[in-house]
Amino acid sequence: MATKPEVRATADMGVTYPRFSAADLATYNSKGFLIARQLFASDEMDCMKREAERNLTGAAVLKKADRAGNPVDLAMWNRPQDDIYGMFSRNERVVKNVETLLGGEVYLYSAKMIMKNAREGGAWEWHQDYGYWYDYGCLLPSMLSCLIAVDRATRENGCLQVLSGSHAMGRVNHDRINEQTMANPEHVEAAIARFPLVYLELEPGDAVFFHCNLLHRSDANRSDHRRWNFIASYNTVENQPYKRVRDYGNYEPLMQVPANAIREFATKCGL
Ligand SMILES: O=C(O)CCC(=O)C(=O)O
Repeated sequence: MATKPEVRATADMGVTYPRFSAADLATYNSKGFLIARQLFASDEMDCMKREAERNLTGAAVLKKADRAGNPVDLAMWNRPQDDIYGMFSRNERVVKNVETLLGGEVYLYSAKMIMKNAREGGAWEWHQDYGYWYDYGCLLPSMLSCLIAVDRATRENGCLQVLSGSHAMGRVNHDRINEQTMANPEHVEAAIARFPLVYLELEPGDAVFFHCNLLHRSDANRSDHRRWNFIASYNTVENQPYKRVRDYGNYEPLMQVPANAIREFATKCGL
C-alpha cells in the first residue's frame, strides 16, 4: 500500500496520464490528499496562464480582504465552461481520477482562480471547504477539490498548507472572520498539535486532490513571485444540494473532455 501521498505522472504529447490505483485511494483516504506531479504539461499551463492574464482583470476579479486587510483576489465560475478553464475542469485527467476518489459519478461544483499577487496577495485562514458547503445544502462530505498550480508555489509565495489526516475529524464549526470563514480556533489549535503540517510546494502543472474536510490554509505572499492556482471542486451527483442556496454548486451534468482537449482547444482558438 502506498503511504506517500504522491502519484508520479507523465503528461507527454501522447497524453498518458496517471489513473489512481487502489493503493492511491487508500493513501488519499488516510492522508486526505494526493499529489499528481505534472498532471499537466508546461505548454498546457502556458495556455491557461496567457488567457488568465488577458481576461481575469477588472470586474472578473472578486476582491476579498484577509484578516490583516491584504487583498485576496479570485475569479469564480459557477458552471462548467467551453473555455480554456473548462478544458481543465472537465478534463478526463482530472475527472476520472476524482470519480475514483469519490467512488461515483461526479459533477463540477465550482471552479476558481486564486490570484496571490507578488508582495500583496493575502492569506487564507484555516478552514475546511465543507465548512462552507455543508451550509449550502450538501448533506455528505463526498466532495473534493483539485488544485492545479499555475505558477510555482513555494513557502515564500504562500503555497497551500494542509494538516495531513485532519479530514478524519469530520466537519468542525466555522466562524466568519472578515470576509473569510475560519474553522473554530480551539479545534484548529488541537488539530495542529495532532496532525502533521505539510507545505504543498508545487511546480506549474502539478495537481493536488484534497478532501473537503481537510484543514488547509495559506500564508500571504511576501515574495516577489506571483502565486496563482486554479481550483476545481467536485461533488457526487447523488449529493447535489437539497436546496438552492448559491448560484454555484447546483447539479449540471459534467461533459468530460478528452485528455488532449487543452492543446486542441488552444490550436482551434489560437491561444
Ligand atoms: O489558494 C489558496 O491559497 C487557498 C484557497 C482555499 O483555501 C480555498 O479556495 O478554499
